[in-house]
Amino acid sequence: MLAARMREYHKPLVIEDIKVPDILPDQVLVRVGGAGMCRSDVQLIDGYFAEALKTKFPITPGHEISGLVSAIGDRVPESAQLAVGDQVVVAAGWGDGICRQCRLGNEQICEHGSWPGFGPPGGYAEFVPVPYRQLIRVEQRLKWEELAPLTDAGVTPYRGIKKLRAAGVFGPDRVMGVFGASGLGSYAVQYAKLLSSGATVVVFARNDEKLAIAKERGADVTINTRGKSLNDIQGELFKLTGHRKLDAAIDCVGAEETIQAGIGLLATAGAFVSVGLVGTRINIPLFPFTASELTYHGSFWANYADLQEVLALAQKEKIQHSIKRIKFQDVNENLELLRAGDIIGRAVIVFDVDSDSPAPHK
Ligand code: FEH
Ligand code: ZN
Repeated sequence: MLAARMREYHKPLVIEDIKVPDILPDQVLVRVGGAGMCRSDVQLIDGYFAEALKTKFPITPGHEISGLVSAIGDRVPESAQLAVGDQVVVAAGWGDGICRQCRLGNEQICEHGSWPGFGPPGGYAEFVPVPYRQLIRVEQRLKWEELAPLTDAGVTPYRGIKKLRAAGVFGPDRVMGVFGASGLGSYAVQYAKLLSSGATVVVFARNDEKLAIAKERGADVTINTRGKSLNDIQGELFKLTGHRKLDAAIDCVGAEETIQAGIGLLATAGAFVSVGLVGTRINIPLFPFTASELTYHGSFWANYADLQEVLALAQKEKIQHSIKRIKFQDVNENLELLRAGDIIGRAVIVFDVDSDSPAPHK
């Protein structure tokens, strides 16, 4: 099979013809239909996770995976209800199953866990072995390129916005900010509209084309922040909404400047959630943060149940997708575009797999 693999840091992926992986008794072999390309893949190549992951080369990246069940291990129970030819997605947090967070269902934050594409082989390949417990069957089949991103870009902001909802900062007289309008942001704006109980949703980004898509996805107001000071942005917010502050905000970028702006715009007792990870540290002034009783949430990826909810929304056609389809051979040039921030929406490698045919592996 073909796989695009990392052999060293800071180098393009190498497209190789390798053996289709064997599966363990509790695994399923998934024939990859779609593999979403995430900014974290670029960070992986750039060594951002080198210290934390201590992964050995070669690494096959790709943690947003949709595909077909191609072979099933001997110990996969019938109760898993998986059959060759089923359309599936891969839930990405693979925990040890026994720690407190795993027992709570939050396998993506298991201290002993792993993520496909960051150690275990990921979806930048024609086949990938997956523990059966991490698969979710898709009843109403969707396009590969719409399905794969739901496992990260489409679900990560969903979990983050649920945290804001639980913080009690939503309502029709409230203002909700979304920072970033790319991969995660183009989904975040939709969840902001769905979950914020009528709050005014404002999207902040630096690219007019991305902001125009955010508007189509339901943003009430968009603000281009390029080259503007916090004061300028606040003035524009006031002009467009009649409010100077945000009650809630989600940062889908993770850059110092979006976090500073988001926290700087928060109203007293406002809540902020970080899901983006472009930068390396958070630097926020302490006194206004404490004295205004602001709340900061970290929110990492999503758990199995979050993904089930997002899949239910997608199958009810309640999610709009902004996708760039990529050919497998073009993976490296699109990683470069991703690095430069030049991808509109989510880039997804689409393999030549008919989503309606069983296509078992022989
Ligand atoms: C995955 C692994 C490590 C860091 C960040 C990620 C994200 O893409 C998940 O949202
Ligand atoms: Zn990701």
